[in-house]
Amino acid sequence: MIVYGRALLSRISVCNWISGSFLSTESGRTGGKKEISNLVQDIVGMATANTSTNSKNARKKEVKKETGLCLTTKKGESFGEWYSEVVVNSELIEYHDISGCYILRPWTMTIWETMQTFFDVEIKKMNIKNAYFPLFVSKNVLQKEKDHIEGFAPEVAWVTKSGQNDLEVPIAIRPTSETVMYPSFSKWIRGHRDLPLKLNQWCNVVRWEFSHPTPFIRSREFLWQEGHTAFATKEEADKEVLEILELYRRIYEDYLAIPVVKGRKSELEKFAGGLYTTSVEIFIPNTGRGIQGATSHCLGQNFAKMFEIDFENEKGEKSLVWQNSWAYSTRTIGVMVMVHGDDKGLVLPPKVAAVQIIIIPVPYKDADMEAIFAACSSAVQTLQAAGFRAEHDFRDNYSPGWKYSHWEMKGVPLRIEIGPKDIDKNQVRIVRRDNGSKADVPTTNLVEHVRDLLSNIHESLFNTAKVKSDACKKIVYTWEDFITALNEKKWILAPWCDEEEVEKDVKARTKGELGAAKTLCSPFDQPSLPEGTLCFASGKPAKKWTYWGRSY
Ligand code: 87F
Repeated sequence: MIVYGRALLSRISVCNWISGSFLSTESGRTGGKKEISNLVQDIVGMATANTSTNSKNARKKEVKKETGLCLTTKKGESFGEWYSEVVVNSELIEYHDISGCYILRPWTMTIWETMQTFFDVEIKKMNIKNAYFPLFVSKNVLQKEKDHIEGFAPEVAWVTKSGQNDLEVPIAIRPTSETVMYPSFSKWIRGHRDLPLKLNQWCNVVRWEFSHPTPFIRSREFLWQEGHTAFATKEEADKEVLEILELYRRIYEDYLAIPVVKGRKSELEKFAGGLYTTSVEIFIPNTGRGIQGATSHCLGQNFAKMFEIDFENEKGEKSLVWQNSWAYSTRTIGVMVMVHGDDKGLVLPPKVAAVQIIIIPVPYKDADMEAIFAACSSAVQTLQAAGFRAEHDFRDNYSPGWKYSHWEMKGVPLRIEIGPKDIDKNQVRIVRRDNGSKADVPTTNLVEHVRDLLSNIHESLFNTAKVKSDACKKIVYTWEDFITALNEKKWILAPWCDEEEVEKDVKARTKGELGAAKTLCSPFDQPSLPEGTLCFASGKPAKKWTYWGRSY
């Protein structure tokens, strides 16, 4: 029988984190049980074995392979490696044998489905309907809108064979569905009564990226929703662009606890086929890069012209429709990992966590195990009945310490520990994932406590992220200050003349190993711009405040 005390357990947890190994030795994984003295010996033995290995990398590899528990890199030290480890060790993804493609495990899909449910309900309130269009695009149609496809052509993947035979005409795999959907729009829209036409589809798309693939952030296949709508007037289209952008803000802020900046993209950064692009932007302090969280475009009448999407208005005249398109993708999940994750792994905002509360029995010598298991089951039942996603971990082949690390790695917001003392005192111990704080809570108030804690965790995650991201914002007026701020990995708010040539020039002048600076967005929330304020880059009169920085 494994016998632990609470103090020892926390020590084991720490040791486990340092050596990353002892609890997942063969016996640990296969159900063999060890006395505590043996375990401590294992820790010491492992540490000795580790120090005797000269190569740091070899050690890292060994630890990673053996345990899958602790992280070998720290977020603040090697962000890229840290990220790659977290997404795998927390069981969000698994690697696939095709570069840039990842297996999305249930831990990911639950998060995705939660956001999907929210968004799907909201767009249905807006009378937007779901549809599904084919994965394949014919060559002719894909190339119909030249401006649209031009810059993207190298990323399009093609099917060229069936079995051993070459296809007569290669078929593209959708990188986005404008060209798949709009021929049907043209067919379905005849008169003003057919408008608005508002469709959404949940699907995968393929973009054969060549730059460094990163799970969720830059992958060759990803999941998204793409909305495509057509209206009789520009006013209706304009209104919808902002309504959808507000839903994207809510996904990030209310579900993922990530603060965003809403704004408009520059002419250079907008979707080339459209009229204007709005986005929600997030800043990743560790890398000093902005990331586009989701986009909502007004396409104007460009695609309508190309695909002949017109209608007869009330006066009997032919008119082109006004179109929008908008999307958010599984990138949201990567942003969440980057913003909230820490040196123990993932930190899940409670709203999207598949498991919000994990309940772990803590066996002691001579404890009444039946009573402990019963108390755990009862806590699960009470919490589930109150609408929480609670589970217990009764696996008998892992120690409590191992389970603590495991669920911390997976980012579960709250852990409840129940041992014999808790039974005696009719209480449970609750531990927060975000800040590690512990509290003993009477069983009678469990539901209220958990409710408060979860909402507090959300708020606290959001506020922490906001403080960090705000600390990276810098207002500059001159080129010199701009360069200083860029080197300090800031997102830079600067008065700008809004000229494309000037943005190109800034890009050229900041080109380097880390990538050039570009505009992220012009925030809707504009500080005042006194008459006579000059553009930081060109010295011409400034027209607006714009965020600049390096980006993903
Ligand atoms: C890659 C290959 C081919 C992005 C591409 O943002 C085409 C494209 O059109 C392409 N990568 N885009 C832009 C997508 C624009 C737009 N599509 C509908 C959205 C929202 C959803």
